[in-house]
Amino acid sequence: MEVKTSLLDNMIGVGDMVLIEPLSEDTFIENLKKRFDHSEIYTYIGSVVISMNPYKSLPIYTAEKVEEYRNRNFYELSPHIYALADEAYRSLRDQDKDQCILITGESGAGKTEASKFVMSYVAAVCGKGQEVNKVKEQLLQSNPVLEAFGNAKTVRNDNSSRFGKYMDIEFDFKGDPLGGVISNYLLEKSRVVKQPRGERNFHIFYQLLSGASDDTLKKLKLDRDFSKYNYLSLDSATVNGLDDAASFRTVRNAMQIVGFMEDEVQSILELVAAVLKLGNIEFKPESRCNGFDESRIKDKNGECYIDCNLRLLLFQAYYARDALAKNLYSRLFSWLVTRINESIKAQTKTHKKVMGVLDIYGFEIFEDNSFEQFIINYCNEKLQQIFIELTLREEQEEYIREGIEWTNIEYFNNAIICDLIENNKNGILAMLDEECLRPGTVTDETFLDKLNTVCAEHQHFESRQSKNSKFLTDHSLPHNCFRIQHYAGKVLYRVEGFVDKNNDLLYRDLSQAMYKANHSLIKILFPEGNPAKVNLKRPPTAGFQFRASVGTLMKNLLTKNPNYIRCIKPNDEKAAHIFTDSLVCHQARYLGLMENVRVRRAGYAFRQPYEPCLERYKMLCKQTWPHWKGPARKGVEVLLKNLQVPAEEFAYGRSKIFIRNPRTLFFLEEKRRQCLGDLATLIQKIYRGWK
Ligand code: AD9
Ligand code: MG
Repeated sequence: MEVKTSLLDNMIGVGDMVLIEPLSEDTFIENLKKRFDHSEIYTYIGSVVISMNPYKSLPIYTAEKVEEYRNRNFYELSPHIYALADEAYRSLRDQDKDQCILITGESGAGKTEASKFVMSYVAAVCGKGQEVNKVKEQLLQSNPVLEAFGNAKTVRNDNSSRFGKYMDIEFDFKGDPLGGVISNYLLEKSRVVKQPRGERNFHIFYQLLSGASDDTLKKLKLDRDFSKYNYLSLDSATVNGLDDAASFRTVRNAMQIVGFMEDEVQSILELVAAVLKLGNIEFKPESRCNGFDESRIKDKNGECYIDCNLRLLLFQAYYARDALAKNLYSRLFSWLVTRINESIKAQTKTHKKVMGVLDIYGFEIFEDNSFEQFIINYCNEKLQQIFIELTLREEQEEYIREGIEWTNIEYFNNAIICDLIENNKNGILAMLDEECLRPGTVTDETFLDKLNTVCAEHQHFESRQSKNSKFLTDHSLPHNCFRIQHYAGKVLYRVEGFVDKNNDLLYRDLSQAMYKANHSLIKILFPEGNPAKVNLKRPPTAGFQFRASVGTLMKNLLTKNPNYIRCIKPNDEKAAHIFTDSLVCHQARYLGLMENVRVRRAGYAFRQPYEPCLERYKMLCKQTWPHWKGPARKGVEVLLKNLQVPAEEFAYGRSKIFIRNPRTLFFLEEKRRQCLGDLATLIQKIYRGWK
């Protein structure tokens, strides 16, 4: 049997983990390493793509590569993210199946880069023409804008996404792009006022100060010197390999392409400047004759006056200042997304085919984990659940549905962790909400007490049923912390700030002052400040909103055909050529990759309904060509027998043929290609004969 060898080349490791012999965790990691050492960063598990971050630029994203992968069968060439993108795009275009590309992995593993490669591949292969090109360009250029405002240097990643992003790209019936819709998930806004050691504020602040012209900075009354601003951390203000000034030009250009008007850009930059200046406001205490203390803004050179009636103690004044800065910035960010959506939305109401690309912040375990990490990790937990549900369970269920024998494979189901966090009654988020809404004195400590009591009870109850409780109470924990056993590891959360961040309240006076501002964009961002529309209802908490939007996202993803990219970080040094076995092994474990391979191997790597299978390969057998009169299943049987494919290589399901090994598929594809080649030669001969 002639076999296409690109997936089986032993020098550079095996391209599909399904083909490893013998399969063990060691051989799995060894294979990844061998491939990584040869700059082969992509490896398949069936249709899942594992992507190792090379931390160096590789010549594998060229226009030639795009052409190479275009319209080719998934298993035909060496593993590549383009093969996945191509498969998803063709399935969307030709079979009218909405797709989603789910990119997961921890912080710095390469998710955002992967999402951009997928988008640029799809842009390169879909449609042509002036209008279509404009749509593509706008979709692609939304990236630099959102990254400038939503990404920052963290200790894990110099360009870490601090928001979650899901983008639906919409196509017409021909597969030409029509537009897109972006959804954003909870920006980590605490970063605006304070950054952990070794990290920076959002890129845009540094880009503006480094890249704007002297004239622009003068108009904005800004100083180029980072050290003038309290909100900018200084210990890592410049990042190796990041050129803030050049990035600023890229962002300005991208804004223009996306369709921002000059005066809008000006307003946006004014807001960025306003946030920086807010951070420099200082207060001094002042005693009042009625015996109360209050705070006054310290004299400054520039005029600074806020028209509001707040009477605050010193610490409250600083708190209010920071809350305002965080709100201004995060509302600006959401407004940017809305504004981009206005520009890129499809101009037609006809039926659209959709490809969703999900690039969300990766799982994070820091030394100090707060509300933000809790939310980020919850989201990753949900994505893992979807992966488990769709890939592993679906796989098993399909076998059962199709009446094919299946040996059960145990896998870890993280539903119990999701439940611990999101259960409506006694989940952690529900308890946090309950605490935030409770009258009386509410603090982070009262929340933690509640958590410990309820979860400990729950755990007690659980332990009678299963030994799997994921809320870990143990007396060695610091007094202000709780610990969760996530699918990706144990994480210790410090409760300080949980109540406040979940409440996410802004003094009403400040909203009203913002609404009164003589600045149209600021006014738009604080609609609740309109005194005519005073709404006494409490806005939903941050946790509640996040849980709801994650719920909607999951429902949406479940309606689409999923394609998975599992990103792995090779080392903690952000360095090329270093492969830390233990780190990779840890990620492979929690991503459930071994289980994924086992499921694939226990079963069949490829399956297809009888009709399209017969249609595709019927030319390979005289009895089925050109027409097969009987049932399709019988036709496929005749075909495979005729081609002498060994019987253990396939199984007949109720509606589908299951093929055990990708090699058999290559064989069929190769035969088909030869046959088409012969046919083409024959047609040419006939044609020449006519001439
Ligand atoms: V986070 O959860 O947003 O903190 P990501 O998104 O998983 O994280 P990102 O895509 O930003 O990670 O990748 C981190 C860095 O790795 C990039 O800035 C690149 O410098 C590097 N990288 C990632 N993938 C590739 C690649 N395919 N080729 C070259 C890469 N460099
Ligand atoms: Mg990212």
